[in-house]
Amino acid sequence: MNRFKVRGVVEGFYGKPWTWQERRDIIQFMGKNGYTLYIYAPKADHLHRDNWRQMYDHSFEENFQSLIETGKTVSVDVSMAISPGLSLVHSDECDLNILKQKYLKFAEMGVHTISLFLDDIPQELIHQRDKQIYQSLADAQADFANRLYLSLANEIKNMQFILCPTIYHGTTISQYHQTLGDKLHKDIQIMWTGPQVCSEKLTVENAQMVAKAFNRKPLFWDNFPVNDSVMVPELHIGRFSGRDGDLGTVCEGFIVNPMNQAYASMSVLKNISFYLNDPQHYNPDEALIQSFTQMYPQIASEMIIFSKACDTSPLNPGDPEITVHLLEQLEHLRKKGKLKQMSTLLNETGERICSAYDTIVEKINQNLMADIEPWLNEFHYYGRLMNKMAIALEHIEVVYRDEHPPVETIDAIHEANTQLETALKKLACLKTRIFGKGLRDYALELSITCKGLVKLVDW
Ligand code: LTM
Repeated sequence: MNRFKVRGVVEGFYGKPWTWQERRDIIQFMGKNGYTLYIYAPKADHLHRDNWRQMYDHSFEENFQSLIETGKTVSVDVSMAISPGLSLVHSDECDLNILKQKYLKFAEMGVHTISLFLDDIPQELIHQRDKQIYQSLADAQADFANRLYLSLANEIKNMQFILCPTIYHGTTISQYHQTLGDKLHKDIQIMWTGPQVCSEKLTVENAQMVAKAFNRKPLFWDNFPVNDSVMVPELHIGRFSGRDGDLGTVCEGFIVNPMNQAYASMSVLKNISFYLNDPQHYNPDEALIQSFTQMYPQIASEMIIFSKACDTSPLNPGDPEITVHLLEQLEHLRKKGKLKQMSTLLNETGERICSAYDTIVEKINQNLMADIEPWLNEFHYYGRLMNKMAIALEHIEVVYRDEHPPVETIDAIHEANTQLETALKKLACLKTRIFGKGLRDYALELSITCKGLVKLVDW
């Protein structure tokens, strides 16, 4: 089976953190789907990162305790991550002690997996004191992490210690990786996101390459379905693919970084759980269908069409398959001069999308709706856009057939184009991006054709 030993979720994204209720729901969901570890690490929590020296207050601790308790009921280990690298003085005992006390507070609550995150910080030493003592950033980080590890290990039973390094991805290894691998305590696990930050593929070769430098198997941090940074307009609920079937044998485990939208992330976590539980037999297309069928049996086929429109991601760069396929069919018909069939195809596809939209809106729960509404609206607009494109093509077809088309046809093309432009303007104002860009371009071309035809006969 080759199942992954550790199967986790890291709340490690930029942007709006999850609410406590969302976290509890996610942890419950994780437990039911075979996940074993949740790591708290939202970048926007100032006490996690910018202001890491400050202790959390009582209300935070109470809420965190509720995560631990939820985790216990479903066998999910809850880990606390702190990300001090923006201002940490590695050689300073005082900084070490502050961090130690901060972790110990969580250890008292029941945390025994400690995560030290050093990602997205300067790649060189910033403090004069550290520069005088250490040869490099890797030297400093290894020394600091080892001291922290050893002092916490005295106090926390069965402690696990996870480190996210500063250079956490790549296709080659550097001195940074070698030094960290050589000097870091052998029981500290090191995270790795693969060849890229958001890796299209995670391979055995890449894992083996870094394992050699790290002197240990990496713990994968997979940046999918996360949609922060330049990916904010995308909703990553599409296919999960490009992860080797044997990856489980060359890593310590696999941690997923989800989207800011907790409930929308669940179908993806379900999908990824099929991979984590049996990576060798994982099939991305079947898993997508299975995950929606199990999660939303009443609206599975509609959610699947919607997810296909949302299939652009670092794993599937470029336009989604649904767009590519539609454009190919349209091009094929256009070459044969079959404008009527083009119109029919667009109309039927638009109808299918609008009807899927209606069903989804009617049947999904409020939590999911709140997460996906902006993308769902765009989905609907696209359905309508396709209908407008169909109408335009219907009238264009008359002009192509008839050298002297009736004036009503020209008026109809003009009207169809006005409608098309309105639909395009609506799409241009959205903050979301689904269906890629091919369809929008196609509609824009069609609009220009309409205007050209009107001008040609209306002079
Ligand atoms: O990936 C890592 C280790 N760190 C950050 C994440 O916090 C962020 O969510 C992802 C995706 O943008 N990229 C990162 O570099």
